Amino acid sequence: MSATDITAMAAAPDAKKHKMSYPVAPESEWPEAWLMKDTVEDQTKENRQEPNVPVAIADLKKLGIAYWKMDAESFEYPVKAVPWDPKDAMDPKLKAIRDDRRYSYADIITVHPDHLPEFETKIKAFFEEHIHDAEEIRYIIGGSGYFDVRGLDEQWIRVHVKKGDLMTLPEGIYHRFTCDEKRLIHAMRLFIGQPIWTPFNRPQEEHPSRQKYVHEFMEENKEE
Ligand code: KMT
Ligand code: NI
Repeated sequence: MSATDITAMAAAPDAKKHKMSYPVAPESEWPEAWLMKDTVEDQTKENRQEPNVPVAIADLKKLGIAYWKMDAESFEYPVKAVPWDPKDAMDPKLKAIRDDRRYSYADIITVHPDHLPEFETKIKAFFEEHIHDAEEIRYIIGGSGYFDVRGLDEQWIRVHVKKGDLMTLPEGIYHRFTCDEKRLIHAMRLFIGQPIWTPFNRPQEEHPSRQKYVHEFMEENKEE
């Protein structure tokens, strides 16, 4: 063990006391994001503008999105566990992030035509633009999919998440989800306290979570 490791370990209890958050991934590790074209015929396709308009990671951060790159290869997760009880096969980085951010609840689901009853209906529902009154936290442990979020100018930004991606969307952000063309995503859903997944479909301008989001992330950014 190097001297640096020992110093880092010694510093850890102090870091905890000061509620230092686990650092998000460097921008080079974040998922790809792009602006969507105006008309979506098939939600599972990339739906890029032509030519492609990439969205900078800095812009995702401005919307309140956070991201951690995880090692999903070295740990095994069940196809479905509601809730999921982490026994001894436990990813220490996942544990650290959960402790740090108080993600006390976790479950594991698989969205695929063979695993989710009424798959087509469900993915259409996920794709309705909505907010939640809490952070949306998803750790992708297999497969892939798209989270679409509204940018500051109302444009749809498509984020392609895949195995190993842990992404959080802030409370009150307008968003939607869809499987991609592979129609398979294996995900851990995390939550602070007792989970409430209720989507509040747009418009929700009077909803306290929306107002909080607008105040925290939109008013300031617009002033720049
Ligand atoms: C969501 O938020 O739409 C879902 O939970 C869908 C499956 S998890 C990627
Ligand atoms: Ni949602």
